[in-house]
Amino acid sequence: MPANLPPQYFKAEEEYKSAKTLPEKIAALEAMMAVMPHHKGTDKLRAQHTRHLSQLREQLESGGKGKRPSIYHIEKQGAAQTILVGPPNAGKSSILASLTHAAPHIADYPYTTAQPEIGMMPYRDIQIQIIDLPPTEGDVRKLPFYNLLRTADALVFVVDASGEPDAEVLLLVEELADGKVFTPLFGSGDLPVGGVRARALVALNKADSADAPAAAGKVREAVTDRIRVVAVSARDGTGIEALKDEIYGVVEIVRVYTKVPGKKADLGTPFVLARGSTVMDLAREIHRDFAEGFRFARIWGSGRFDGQSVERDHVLEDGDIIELHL
Ligand SMILES: Nc1nc2c(ncn2[C@@H]2O[C@H](COP(=O)(O)OP(=O)(O)O)[C@@H](O)[C@H]2O)c(=O)[nH]1
Ligand SMILES: [Mg+2]
Repeated sequence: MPANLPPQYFKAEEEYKSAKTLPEKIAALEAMMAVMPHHKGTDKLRAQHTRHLSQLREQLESGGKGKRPSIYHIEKQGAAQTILVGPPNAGKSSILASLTHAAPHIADYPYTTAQPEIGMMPYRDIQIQIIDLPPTEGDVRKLPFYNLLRTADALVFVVDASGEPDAEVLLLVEELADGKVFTPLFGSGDLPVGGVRARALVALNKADSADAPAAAGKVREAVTDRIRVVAVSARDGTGIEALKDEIYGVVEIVRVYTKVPGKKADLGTPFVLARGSTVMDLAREIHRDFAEGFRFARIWGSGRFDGQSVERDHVLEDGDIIELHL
């Protein structure tokens, strides 16, 4: 037992031992940690408690009966799911409102968004889901929060050009790495155990402010050429269309249309596939029978001549029209 633990610690520990429910246990453990002095002698105990606390919270989130599911369990909708991540007041809600038809809460004081706000961004003939998260501070940095970031198709870092956006971006990158979410700044080497890669983009907001041009230079320098940076103003609309293009680019999807032999192509709703998908992936997506009975496909687009026949491993490009022959 480390030295210098105050009496309040032991009192909270007693409460922990007699706690019957998860919330009681969590509260008591938090109280224990709150009164622990910070020094070398308590490092190990603190680490243990931190781990234990996150397990308890995980249990609580993941379905103790009758408990609310986490606000961070958000079902993917549309062609891709992207998350706005950034410090309070950077303009996430304003950007969400500019990109989608959502009407989030916007205010010039921090912490206005207590719940994730979700909108759908219409882009060409598809929709991309955009999520504005509550501020990433304190106890929201728990498992379901990171899980959402891990499974998203891309993260959009929203930072304020009139503040210190370069430092903010690097801080966010670090925070995410703590949750084992690695942005392209991490490089292409092996990931630590349990780590996932995340696609990312920087939206440098408040481009209407006087410091914006200088800020853009600093941010680009900070992220080298590994993350794309787009200057936007949710206030006057600058860069919003460019941001839509960048979001579409960063999620790495292709839209593919299908055609029945002898008929016109169905240019209504495209099939959406990951970039790099093949003709066979499309066939599988449509129906098992299409995959099993596949003989060849004809393609329109891809810089091929119209109607050229291609094999199953032909890689699809955005806008291709495919006629499957079984
Ligand atoms: N000058 C300027 N102010 C903005 C811009 N976008 C948002 N704001 C303001 O910044 C404040 C915070 O915006 P909000 O969208 O609530 O930020 P959030 O906390 O990141 O969701 C509000 O007062 C907005 O009006 C912008 O592009 N330019
Ligand atoms: Mg907000």
